[in-house]
Amino acid sequence: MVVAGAGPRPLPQFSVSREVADALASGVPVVALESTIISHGLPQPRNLEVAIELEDLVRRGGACPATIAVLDGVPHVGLDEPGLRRVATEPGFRKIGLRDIAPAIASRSSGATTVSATSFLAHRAGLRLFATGGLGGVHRGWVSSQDESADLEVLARTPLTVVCAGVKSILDVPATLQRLETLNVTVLGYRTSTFPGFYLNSTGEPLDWRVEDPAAVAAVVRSRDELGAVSSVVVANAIGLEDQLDPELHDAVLADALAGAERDGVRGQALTPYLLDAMVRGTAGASLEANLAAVRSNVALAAEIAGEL
Ligand code: PSU
Ligand code: MN
Repeated sequence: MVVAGAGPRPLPQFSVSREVADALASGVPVVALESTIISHGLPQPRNLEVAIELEDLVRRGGACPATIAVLDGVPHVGLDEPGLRRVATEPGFRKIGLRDIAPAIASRSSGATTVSATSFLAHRAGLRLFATGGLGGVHRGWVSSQDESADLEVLARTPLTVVCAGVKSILDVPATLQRLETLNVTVLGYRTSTFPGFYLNSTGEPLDWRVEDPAAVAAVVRSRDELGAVSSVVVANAIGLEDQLDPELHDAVLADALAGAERDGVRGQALTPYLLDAMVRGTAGASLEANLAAVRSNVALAAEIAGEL
């Protein structure tokens, strides 16, 4: 179904799935899910299973899932099974950040949306919640590459609630936390006083704010909205200690992955997928299981928060 966007101004050729449109009309909370993790962050064929599983997790939590992607030049908010299958399996599927949405529409291209593009489209469609694995951020070696994910700047001006397991540990985590502060993005530790480490339970970096339950998150979000502040509230939900990657293995494999990226001259959009893939191979799949455990937990928590909003 192709309908006008429900956001502040109608988007041309903006498709909201029947399930999402019905949920919005009847007041059922909707949780946005990104598609880059499916197309560029997880290996086939597991990625399609995960895409379907994450949507079901949202439904079981009493909310409606909206996986977001651009198909043949049309931004989709909510995908049906054939759409999810395209994201998971279509060769040459692009990685689309916010700046790529317009050229993708104009050239009728297809691609998966990152946190930046997903946040933008979710907000335009009137959604308020978004769950993902780990946010993008400041890459190590920023001094020479200036590589900071566009995710951060979009979070700074998009009033969503974003549930994640921190930022990907392949990044410079302290620098990313500093940038989140500079950009006025609220970060809440969910039952933790330290910033989670994506594959790891904790980075050891202290957080200023801690909340204990979904109602406390919702209270912060309401205050943000009443204030008229426009930045996202990031809910940092740590992977359980029982599910985390072995920290020593993590550090050793990450050092190899970073050295490999340097040696192979990997830069720009390709860097994050390269590093995540090197982690999966270097840990014989253990990082994949940790990544999935983190995403599942974030999606389930987002559905709980949805019920409180
Ligand atoms: N979280 C995951 N796996 C991923 C990503 C996040 O568990 O693959 C993706 C997100 O889409 C995020 C992107 O926006 O990686 C960041 O890429 P970059 O560093 O190029 O901005
Ligand atoms: Mn980048």
